Amino acid sequence: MTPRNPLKIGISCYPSVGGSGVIATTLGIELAQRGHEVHFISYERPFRLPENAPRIHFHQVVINSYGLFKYPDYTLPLSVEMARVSCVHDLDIMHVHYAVPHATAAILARCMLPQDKQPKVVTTLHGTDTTLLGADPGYGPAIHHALTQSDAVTNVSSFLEAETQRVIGYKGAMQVIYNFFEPKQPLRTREDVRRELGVGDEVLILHSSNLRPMKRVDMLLETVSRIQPRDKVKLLILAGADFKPFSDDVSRLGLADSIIVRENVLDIEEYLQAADLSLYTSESESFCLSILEAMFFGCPSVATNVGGIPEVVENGVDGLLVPFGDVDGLAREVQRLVDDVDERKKLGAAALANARKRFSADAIIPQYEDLYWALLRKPPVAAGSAVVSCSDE
Ligand code: GMT
Repeated sequence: MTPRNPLKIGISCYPSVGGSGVIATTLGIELAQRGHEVHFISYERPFRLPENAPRIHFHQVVINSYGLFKYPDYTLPLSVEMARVSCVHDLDIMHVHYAVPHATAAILARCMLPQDKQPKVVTTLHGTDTTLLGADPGYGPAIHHALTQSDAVTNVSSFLEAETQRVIGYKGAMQVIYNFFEPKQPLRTREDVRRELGVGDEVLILHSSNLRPMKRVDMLLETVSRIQPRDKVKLLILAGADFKPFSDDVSRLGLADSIIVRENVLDIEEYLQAADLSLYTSESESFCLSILEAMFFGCPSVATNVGGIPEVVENGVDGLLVPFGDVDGLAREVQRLVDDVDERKKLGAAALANARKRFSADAIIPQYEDLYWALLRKPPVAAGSAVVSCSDE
């Protein structure tokens, strides 16, 4: 393989709404645009993956149901499909996003292939695969094994890299490659979208997440409920999950008229452009892709100073960070940005500039390409077998 040739790359990820799947999908799209051939392997088509894009292929993992199994198994059929796709399409790289179960499946897939057909395995850790599952005795050793066997391991922040060493006890070489975003051009104007949302002169605060417990939606609502006067703001929640469980909190805090919820939005750019600032109250976050997405639309964030967030937001320069749990502090900083338009605009301009400079596709994709090309110069590591059929689809 001559270095810097176009590559054949397999990508496996969770296909549903969620940062790791979004990054994996966007990475594949960007790699294909740069001339590489990309094969996605998952149980469903990733939701942001375009149909009929050049050099992008999707291979669905078929999971049969067997009465004997109380719990259906995904890891084994995934590994067989990874091996089959690798063999048929001669993959150079198998890049898996979120260790469980993708990294283990990739290692197993590699063992099913003869040495000259084995792709290099790259595992990207995204967050709870380290911080939550890595600490679970039922998963930790399997994750440790998969990392040890991977040809390269990357983390989406320095915080996560340190956590991978601490929580999983993995001491091998790793690399930090930050997340990135490449916004699409919105189809509607900011004014049109605000009209759709029923927002006039109010300051529009954006929160976009899967609403999992660690996002601390309770604190998000509590923070917004303290803004004075209340009718000066609206909170737009782009929810990757059902928002109904929070209805009681909304009523208790008297927020019914202040909240707009949109569930499972695909065209997020339409809404990002409509926002004035974003608000994140998470107790843990390896990166917080949603903050970055808002930064690309000149939106400063008020966020908790946890995990990898301070690697994305420069406190006082392109956003404001507050210790986790300090709802008074969060409300104070949001109030400041609501009242002080100039400050909000200044932070927003810096957010846009820093996002473009540090976290654009052009800044990040070459780091993955360099990693892939470097790996291909190394000899195969695993003894292999030839148990998978290389016949076509
Ligand atoms: O780890 C998770 O909770 C899920 C994961 C996801 O798929 O959304 O989120 C993680 O990966 C994102 C993309 O790299 C990061 O932006 C999130 O901060 C991270 N979540 C956590 O660390 C809790």
